[in-house]
Order: sequence, then C-alpha cells, then structure tokens
Amino acid sequence: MTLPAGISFSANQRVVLPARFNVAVPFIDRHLAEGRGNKLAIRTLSEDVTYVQLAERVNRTGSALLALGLKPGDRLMMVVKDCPGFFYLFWGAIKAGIVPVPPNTLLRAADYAYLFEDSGCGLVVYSQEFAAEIEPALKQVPVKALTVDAFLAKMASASDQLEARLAAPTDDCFWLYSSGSTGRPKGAVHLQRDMVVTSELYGVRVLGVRESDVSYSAAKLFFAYGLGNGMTFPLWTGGTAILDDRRPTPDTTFEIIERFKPTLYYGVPALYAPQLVALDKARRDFSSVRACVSAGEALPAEIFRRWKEKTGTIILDGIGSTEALHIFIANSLADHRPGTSGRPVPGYEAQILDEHRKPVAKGESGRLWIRAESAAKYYWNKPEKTAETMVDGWLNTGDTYRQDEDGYFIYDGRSDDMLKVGGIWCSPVEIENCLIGHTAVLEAAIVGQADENELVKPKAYVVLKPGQDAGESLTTELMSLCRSTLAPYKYPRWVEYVPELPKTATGKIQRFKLRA
Ligand code: 3UK
Repeated sequence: MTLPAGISFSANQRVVLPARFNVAVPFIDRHLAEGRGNKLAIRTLSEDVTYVQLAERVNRTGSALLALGLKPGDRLMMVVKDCPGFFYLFWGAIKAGIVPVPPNTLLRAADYAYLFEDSGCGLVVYSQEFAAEIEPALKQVPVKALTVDAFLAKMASASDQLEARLAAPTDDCFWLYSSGSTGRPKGAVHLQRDMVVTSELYGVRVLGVRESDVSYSAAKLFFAYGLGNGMTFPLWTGGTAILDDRRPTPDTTFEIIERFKPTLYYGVPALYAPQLVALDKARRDFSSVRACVSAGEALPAEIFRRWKEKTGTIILDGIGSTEALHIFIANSLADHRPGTSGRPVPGYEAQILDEHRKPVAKGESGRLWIRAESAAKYYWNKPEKTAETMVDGWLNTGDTYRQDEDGYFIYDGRSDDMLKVGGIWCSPVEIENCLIGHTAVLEAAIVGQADENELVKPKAYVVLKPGQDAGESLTTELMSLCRSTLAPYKYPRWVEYVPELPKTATGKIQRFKLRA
C-alpha cells in the first residue's frame, strides 16, 4: 500500500508531513476514501467493527467529548481495557484536538490520584472493571468521570460529523506515563507525527506489516508497545486488529490465535516462557502466524530456540521505550541474531557512550543513547527530568549496551536500579516503601533476580526490627501486603532476611552489591 496522500519519507528516512494536518485522518478516515470501509478494523470475542463503523464512532466520540465541555489541548485520562472503546476514545480525542492519556490499567488508587492531579485532566473515562481503584482516586482528586459504558451511551447520540482540528506535525498529540526509580511517573508528551514515524519505520519497513495482516498483541494497548502493535500499525496499513480484554495467559492467547488466526503475534518474554511450558503439554495451531515479536525486556536466546522448535516461527526481539514510542533497535525476518536486540531501525540512530559522553570502543559496554523522530518532546511539568533524559535531540535510554563484531546490540542491563517484570517497570523504592509499612520490618531492599526462565522478578532483602522472627508465615504476610497495595505484578517472589543492608557513606542502599 502506498503512503497516505501528503505524507512521504526522505531517502534518509525523515518524515515529510503537511504543515497543518491531523493524524486521525491518515489512520482512520483515509480508509473510507481508499475503499476499505467494509473491511474489519477490529475483532473481539464479542464484536466486529468495520472501518466505516470505526470512523463514525471516532467522530461521535470527538463530538461527545466536546459536548462534555473538553476543549482542544485538554487531557482525557482513559483508563480503558483492550476493547473497541479504547480506539474510539483515543482517536476521537485526537481528531477533536483533545490529548488522550492512557495509563497502565493495573495501578492502584493512590497512583491514579497522582495521575489525575499531575495531568490536570478534564475528564476520566474508565472501564467498570477498574472502578475499585478509580473511584477512591476520584474522591481524593475530584475530576469529572464516566465509565466507558456510560460514555458509549452518550456517544451513540452525539453528532457523527466532526471536523479534524488541524495541528503542526510537532504539536502535542497524546501522552504516555513512564516510571522512574525514584519519584513519580512522568508524562511523556508525544507529537502528532510520532505514530506515523513508528508505524512506517519499524512497522512497515522492518516488520513488513501490510494490509492483509491480522495482528494480535498480548501486550495491552496502554503499554506503548501494545499501542503500536495492537492499534497504530494495523490502522496505518488498513489491516485488522484482534483485541482481548482478559489477562493474557497461555490458555487465553492460544485460544485467540486458534480462533482468529492472526498473521502477526506480539508478546513479552514473561509470557513466551509459560506459553512454552504449555506447549510441552499440548500442541497448538500456530500455522497462521508469520512472525512473532518480543519487547519490554531482553528475550533469552534459549526461549527463542525452544519457541522455534515448538512452533516453527521465530521471535523477533527489539528494544523500544515509552519515550521513543516504539522499537528502535530490532531483529527482522531477514536479519536476526538470537540473544541480541538486533540493529538500529533505519531512521533511528544509536550510540553507546561512556560517562564523558564519548563513544566507547566497539565491543565495550556503555550507555545507550538514541536519536528518534518519534521521540517524546518533553515530560509534562518535569523540566529537570526532561533535561536529564533529552539532550541535544538525543534520548538517554538508561540502558547499558554493547555491540558484537557484526554490529548487533547486546543488552547488558540497566544503568539504574529499575526492574522490568513481565515487561512493565517496577521501581525498587516503591516496593521497599510498601515492605517498610509492615510493623516487623526495619529496612528493605529490592533487586531483580532471574527465575528458572532467566526472567527477572523482584527479590526482597529484609532487615527485621529487634525481637521480630523471620519465618515462612512472615514471608507470606509480606508478599500479600505487597500484592494488596501495589500493582499485582510488583510483589517480591522471594524474601531473604539479612542482619543489615549494604549502604554508601551517605546511607544510600547499594542494590548492586545485593545483585552480585
Ligand atoms: C527495557 C528492553 C532489553 C529497556 C517498549 C517496545 O518496554 C518498552 O517501554 P518502557 O518505557 O521500557 C523501556 C525499557 O525497557 N527494554 C525494552 N525492550 C527491551 N531491554 N531488550 C528489549 N527487547 O530497559 C528500555 O529502556 O516500558 C518496548 C515498544 C515500546 C515500548 N514502550
């Protein structure tokens, strides 16, 4: 399929866009003009949505948001499960000039209260499933709010005509929250052009996404990885996206794959591992899938090998980030090396630098910096964090990398103490603070430890208060304390009791010593 009218890429992969445009037009409306109206845009276990229906509902949504009093530039917080309503809200907002902000849907009330406050959002729309966390947050920070079902009822009677609000390619378009090891999540502000860049440079040109593809992402839409896989790439190419709102498990994912026969499957290492265990017990039909993708954390070469043996398909690992929006170093069908993240996606630049910001010798480890035309412009209200991460047009990934003799990039760990669990960020400090909330605990430190599949999970080192007894029942209590107060994937899978924690002279916990 050719690029949408008015959009092109130069020979060095720079995007060329009209001076004034709205990105909802090439992603949504153009499919009607190009004769794809009756094609299925979205399929779920309970409904199918054609491109005509999608475009109409996007218009009604934008009209309804304006009727609810939102103005262009206002933020719409959408805590929405993977369902067609996610598409309507995201694109309806963008088409009306409103800024959608889809946060992680696994957070707790206190986290949401912070996001409502920080974003200054004018409206919260949430799936009923998340009411138990959203409603207490709304009591703390009052914002106008509606459930998705209540919103859809309003939408149905709103105007199906909506003029696209024109913007510059570098105007703010949508935000994604990203967490750091200390401090609160940061709203990464993405621009109108960013989804065009990721969809074309990685989606079309590296992965070969095309109109005939049926895409299924087990990674959810609130995650920048899932947003690209499960929404922007299919819409950019006029393909079909499969959505499932359940928590992905081997059973649910294989059920979806056998039923909808996707051609592209997107997972994370923490799901490929249990899927492999399930494949040992029963064969599953994978014949529709032409390529699998993995991101979020490094894919162990052993998982690549066993997956190929069991399914006959290969997993293309690639590294992306919320700030870059999607994958910037990747393996492809034509060029891959298991155990590495691959090579830079054409159009993205990558450099491995030492602590003086000088390039390291080939083969040596250093900090990975990238230059991306899809990069967030800044963090909302966080000028210092912006200045640390975004320097002279380059993004500091916070990752340590080295290159092998053929130029493939090899992940060497984080440069900070952050952990990825199931592809999602975990701050050690947040888990430690939760543990310290228990009456028996004096101090705690969290580090990542590899499980039997070489995948990282949180491990707690705990110092007890005098007179407290370590034991299995305390361990169970600490784990359930974390499970009930933090996002569920963040609880420590192991607890080790120690007499003291290693610290610097200034009292900072030296987590790297516990990792060693
Ligand atoms: C780590 C990886 C090794 C790395 C993401 C694809 O993960 C995504 O975004 P986040 O902001 O995290 C970014 C950080 O995660 N990481 C991601 N992929 C890999 N490490 N190998 C990998 N393949 O620390 C990176 O800095 O949550 C992934 C597309 C869009 C995304 N946002």
